[in-house]
Amino acid sequence: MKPPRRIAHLDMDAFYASVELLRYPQLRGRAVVVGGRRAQAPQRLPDGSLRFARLADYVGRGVVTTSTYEARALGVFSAMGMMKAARLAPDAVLLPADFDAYRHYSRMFKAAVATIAPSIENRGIDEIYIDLTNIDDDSLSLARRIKAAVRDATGLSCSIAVAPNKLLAKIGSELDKPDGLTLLDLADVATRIWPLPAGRINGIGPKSAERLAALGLATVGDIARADPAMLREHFGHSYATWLADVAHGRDERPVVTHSEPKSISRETTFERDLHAQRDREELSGVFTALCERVAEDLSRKGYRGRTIGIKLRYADFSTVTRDLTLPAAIDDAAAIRRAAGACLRRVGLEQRLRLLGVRVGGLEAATGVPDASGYQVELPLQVTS
Ligand code: TTP
Ligand code: MG
Ligand code: MG
Repeated sequence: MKPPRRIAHLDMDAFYASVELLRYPQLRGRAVVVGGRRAQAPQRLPDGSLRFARLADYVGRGVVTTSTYEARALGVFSAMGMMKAARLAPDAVLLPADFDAYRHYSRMFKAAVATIAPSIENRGIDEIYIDLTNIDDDSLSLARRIKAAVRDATGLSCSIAVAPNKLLAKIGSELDKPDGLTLLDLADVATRIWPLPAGRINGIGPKSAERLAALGLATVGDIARADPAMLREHFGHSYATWLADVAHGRDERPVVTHSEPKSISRETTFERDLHAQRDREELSGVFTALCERVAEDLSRKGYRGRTIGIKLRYADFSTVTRDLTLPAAIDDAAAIRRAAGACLRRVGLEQRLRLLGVRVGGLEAATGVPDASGYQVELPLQVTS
């Protein structure tokens, strides 16, 4: 028999708001709301201090993106209209969202987890599944080590649950938020999962929850105890079977890890075929812009690369590629442009060109964590314009 699986689900606590608190530690302990398209950034006053926008001063139709737990205590949650939130928490501080910062911390926490447990399934910016089955330590120690690694790398707290499958791990990571650590077994389903509202199961949306409630099935336990024939009659065979399975904590879905991207590239097809000499200036501008876009992609995704390549397609549709490998990985546009320029000098430029592309391969993480052993945190990526 296979050993029982050990699957963790990890979710960062009040993620965007917590990243903002790293930047503005003076706001710790206060109700803070991130959101609103027209939220005002803090203003630097002449005496050097910062003036933060008050939620009460917000005017507009934006919604709350997330809030600190202090704001949640006042009733302010994700997706609530900002004007309504302002009535509940007028003194809360309002901050604009900074997605670059959140992506940066997202990469950092995932890389930190990967140093302990490399089998990771990305579930968005602030959460992951981790397969701990083959890691040689008990679940409690592993969960503690992972939380400590995330905190050391980012200064942020997260909540984690370890369970026999993804379904229970996902529910479990919410049971003890924030800074939670939950261990769940199939034996805990009746006591810890059955009392929860049906909608807490990932896959029972508001519509289904409503239909279940209309049948008197409000909690997970109600579904578990329901007559299977009745469920089939109302929900059809496959959804009824799924409902009965999840209500008993059964879930066989594997943790799906993704490999690192092999390369990041950009290419462009010209409006009209260009000639290396006669259209030199235009070609050079396009070439530089491609290198800049590749550099932006690298920095957004958190990679550097050692192998720089070009791709040319001629007017007759024949295609050539050239690349060179540098002693160290790079990610800046000017260095990519120099290396790609060296590749360009190794191809014939008599014929007109239809297409030009720039590629950076031999990637490694730019987060300070080398991407050596099975560090699997990003979706495969092939950016082509
Ligand atoms: P969540 O993990 O759902 O929420 P959270 O991390 O803010 O708080 P919790 O401690 O309960 O996990 O979402 C992660 C981030 O995604 C959140 O910080 C902001 C963003 N987000 C939205 O942009 N819109 C939304 O409706 C939600 C729920 C989240
Ligand atoms: Mg979260
Ligand atoms: Mg989340």
